[in-house]
Amino acid sequence: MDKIIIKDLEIFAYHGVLDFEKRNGQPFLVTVELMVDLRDAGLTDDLEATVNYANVCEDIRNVMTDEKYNLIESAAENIASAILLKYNKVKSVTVSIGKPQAPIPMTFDMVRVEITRKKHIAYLGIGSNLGDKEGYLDYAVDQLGKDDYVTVNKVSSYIVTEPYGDVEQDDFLNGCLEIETLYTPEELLAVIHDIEAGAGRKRLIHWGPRTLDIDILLYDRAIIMEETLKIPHVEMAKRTFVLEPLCEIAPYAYHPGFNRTVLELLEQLKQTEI
Ligand code: PH2
Ligand code: MG
Ligand code: MG
Repeated sequence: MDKIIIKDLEIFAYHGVLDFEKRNGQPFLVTVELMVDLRDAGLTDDLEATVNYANVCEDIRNVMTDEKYNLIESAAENIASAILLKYNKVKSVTVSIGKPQAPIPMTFDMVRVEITRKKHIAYLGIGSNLGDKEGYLDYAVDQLGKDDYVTVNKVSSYIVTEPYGDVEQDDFLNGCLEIETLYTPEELLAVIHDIEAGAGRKRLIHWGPRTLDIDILLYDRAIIMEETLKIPHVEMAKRTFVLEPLCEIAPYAYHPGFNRTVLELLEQLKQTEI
C-alpha cells in the first residue's frame, strides 16, 4: 500500500517518569507512516484527495504538548488514535517516538518505541426478549455510537425470532451491526458488557431471558479461542436469527474458521433445515 511518511519531526515536550523530565523537558523525534491510497491524488493533483501532512504534523504536536505522559508508549498510542479518528483515508498508521536525550548514563544514539494501529471491522449480534425489546436494541446502537472508539457503519432490520435452545421464554427481537473500532477484541468485549449492564441485564439463567445481549460475531479475520472470548462466535453458523440479519448488511463478510461467506453459511443452514 502507498504511504505518507513524516520522518523525525522534532518536538520539545515534557514526557518521562522522572521529575526533572516533566520539569525541564527534552526533544522527541516522531516518525509516522500513514497507509493511504495515493492513486487518486496522484492522478488528480488535488490536495483534497489525500491527507495534508502539514495538518498531521500539527496534530502530532498537539498530542505531544497537551499532556505530560510518563511513557513515550502513551504518547505514541494517543498520536495513533488521534490520526485514525480524524483522517478516514488513513487505513493504518505506524508511529515511532525517539528520545535522543533519555536519562540513561551511557552512550547511545536513541531509544525509540514503535507501534502500528488500525481500525478494525467487527460484526455484532444484538438480541432482547424482556421488556421494551426494540428500545433495548436501539439503546445498544446508541451507546456504541457514543463511544469515541466505535463508529456504527450499518444496522440491520430487527426481526422477531423464536427462542433458540431449551429454555422456555418469550420471542426475541434480533439484529446485527457492522462497526469500525480502534478497540482490541478484549476491550470491545468489556465495552459491550458495560452496555449490557447499563440495560439492566442480570445474568440469571444461562441462555435465559435478557433485556440486552450483544455478541461479537466476527472481528476482522481474527480467530480467538480463549476461555472468556471466542471469535468467530461459536454458534453463529447454526443460528438463523444471527445469519439472516447479518446477511442483510454483510452477505460477503468472511468467516475465517469455515472459510465461507455469511451468505454461504445462511444457504447451508437453510439446506440442513429442510
Ligand atoms: N440468544 C440466546 C439463546 N437463544 N434465541 C433467539 N431467537 N435469539 C437470541 O438472541 C437468542 C436465542 C443466547 O444468546
Ligand atoms: Mg447471545
Ligand atoms: Mg452474549
